[in-house]
Amino acid sequence: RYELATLKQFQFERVLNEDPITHALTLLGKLPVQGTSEYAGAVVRIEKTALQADSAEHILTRSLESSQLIEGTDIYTWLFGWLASSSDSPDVKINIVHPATEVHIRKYSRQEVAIVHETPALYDRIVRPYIAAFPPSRTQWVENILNGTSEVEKVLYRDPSPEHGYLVLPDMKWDLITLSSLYLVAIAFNRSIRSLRDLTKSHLPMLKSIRREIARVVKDRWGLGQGSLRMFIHYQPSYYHFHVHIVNANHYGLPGMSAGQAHLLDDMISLLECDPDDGPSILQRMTFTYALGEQHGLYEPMKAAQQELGYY
Ligand code: M7G
Repeated sequence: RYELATLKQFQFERVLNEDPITHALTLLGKLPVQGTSEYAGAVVRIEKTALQADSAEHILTRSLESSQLIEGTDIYTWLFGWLASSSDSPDVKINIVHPATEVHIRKYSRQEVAIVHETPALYDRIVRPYIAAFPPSRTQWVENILNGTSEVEKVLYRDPSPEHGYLVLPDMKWDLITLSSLYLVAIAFNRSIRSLRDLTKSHLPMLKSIRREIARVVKDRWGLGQGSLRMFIHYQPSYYHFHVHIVNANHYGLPGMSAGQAHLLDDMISLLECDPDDGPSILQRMTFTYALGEQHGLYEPMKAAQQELGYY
């Protein structure tokens, strides 16, 4: 899949986004469709990889091939450097979505955001139908993971119960190497939980199991102790199939961790525990406030609704 020869055939169209903080560039273009003579739209995100601490000792003495002074004053000096190409440390990580849908192109495009308030009534009128309108192909990748046709060897934990079960595996955002940016995802088998809004007290055993088992897995595998993880749930997520983000607590400042979008798993458990035993859950009764990008499918209807409600 996507060998060098295929990548070399990339037909560049435009830059969708550039991010000097994460050293990433997101491109839109076309790539050949395997087994045909056709090309299809591709979103390609290219990100400079993190420098590895275990090679720190040799970085100046061995890896540095050349350098050029930028400027210097007193005891301060800054330079450009070129590292020797080496097979064990890749220079970039490339994420490809191909064929990319319009929703992908919009999601990866640079955009302004606006804060909106989603009351339960707006959820019913605007968000619920929006979620229901996504074709199942949108979460085909989730189905492939759940039924064991992709990423099988990467699964770290599996509880196969259809009701309360889930599996845990590395998120595609992670490079699988850099522990300080560890990023895993837990995906539920229960397909009826489309988002945070669908969680009720009945899901507490699953949520607590995720919290417990992940702590055990990262301890056994990587020696990470208590308090080393930030576990959160996105609202709005990009994919309406319930999943939990698990990130090294010291890897902060990611865009997907903004207030309003990332809801701590612990907080959600606590909220549900405070709920009475019957009736709609607190997550169905509360108003959520979050930022929506102007390219998001909910942006226009939600903004219009804010005016109606007197929020704007
Ligand atoms: P989200 O909150 O729905 O959307 O999270 P976001 O992408 O806006 O954060 C979905 C999570 O699943 C993200 O952290 C993605 O990086 C991750 N993810 C998405 N896909 C398509 C895959 C995949 O195919 N494999 C794996 N391992 N992770 C994925």
